[in-house]
Amino acid sequence: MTDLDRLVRDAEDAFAQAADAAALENAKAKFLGKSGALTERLKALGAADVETKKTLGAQINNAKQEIEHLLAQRRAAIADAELNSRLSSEAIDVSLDGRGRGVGAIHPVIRTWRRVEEIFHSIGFDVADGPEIESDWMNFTALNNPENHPARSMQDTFYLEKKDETGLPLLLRTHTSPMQVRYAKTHTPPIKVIAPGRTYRVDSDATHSPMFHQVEGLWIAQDVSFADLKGVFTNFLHAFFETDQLQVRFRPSFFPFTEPSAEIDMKFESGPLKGRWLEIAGSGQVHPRVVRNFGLDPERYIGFAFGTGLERMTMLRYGIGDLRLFFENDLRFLRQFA
Ligand code: 2U9
Repeated sequence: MTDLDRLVRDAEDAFAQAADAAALENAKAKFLGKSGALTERLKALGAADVETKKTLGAQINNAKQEIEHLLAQRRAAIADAELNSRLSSEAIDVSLDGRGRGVGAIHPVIRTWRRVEEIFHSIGFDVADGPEIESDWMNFTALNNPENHPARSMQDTFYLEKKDETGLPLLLRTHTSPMQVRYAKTHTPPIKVIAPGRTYRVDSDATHSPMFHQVEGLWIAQDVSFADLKGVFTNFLHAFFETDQLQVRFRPSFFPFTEPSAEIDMKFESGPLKGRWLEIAGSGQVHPRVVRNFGLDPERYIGFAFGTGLERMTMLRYGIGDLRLFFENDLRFLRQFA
């Protein structure tokens, strides 16, 4: 075997050992590159005599062509192998089941919202919806909040730059009560309505969010009493928590818009929250001044109202410990309600 034949075999071996296109280009450089074995031989030819140049030059060129041919073959083989492996790894198995589409789910607080609407609707309550930007009169004055009440301060409420026709700035409602006022002013008794919705306060920690959800109820007629309030709210709690195994108590309290007023507490008699009194809502007989602000005669009409937080109801129903989970949009939390 001549030296050149050996070189061709060496090239063939080196190309065969190159596993991919990059390794093959490295191997090529050893033989055909600027300082590769063949190039070196061609360079050395410069010093040879004419005859040697002719014969050896032709042999070197033959070897070069052979090596180039082997290189082209190996390139094609590697490209083929790479294509085949891509085709098999990207193969689509048309017999596989579909993956289905990502389906959204109802947020737990909105679930509670709907649930509360259903329950009250089933006992004859209408559902009212209204603006989240309110006037000072609707949010405070109509509800018997005194002029200097701290709830009106900049710290407690989000104010807009825009003012209403009385020159007072508009604000984000701090409760859904203004909606009840709007409803009562445009309907004639008996009035039975709930107003669920978003409300706003300047408050943010583990138990307060600047935006939260409330539901309030209002029943105005000529003959409703505190006993009706107790009955309606107790039945609501039984329906909402799907159990009669809970006690309800009314504790005297104060709200500007109700007189007398009561805090509503409940206590589960079974389950994980068993045995602890939990504050669940506020309530009371609608203040005569508020009834007058509806455009009704408080000597003739009487009624009660209650209000509760939808986040709180949701936390108690599902055993959720931190209010912030509702607003972080962590899918690991939200998926549990899908
Ligand atoms: C009108 C008249 C009276 C609704 C009421 C409460 C007591 C109350 C809080 C519970 C938790 C708000 O979400 S919360 O912070 N609500 O304590 N709400 S009586 O009384 C009304 C409503 C509308 C026209």
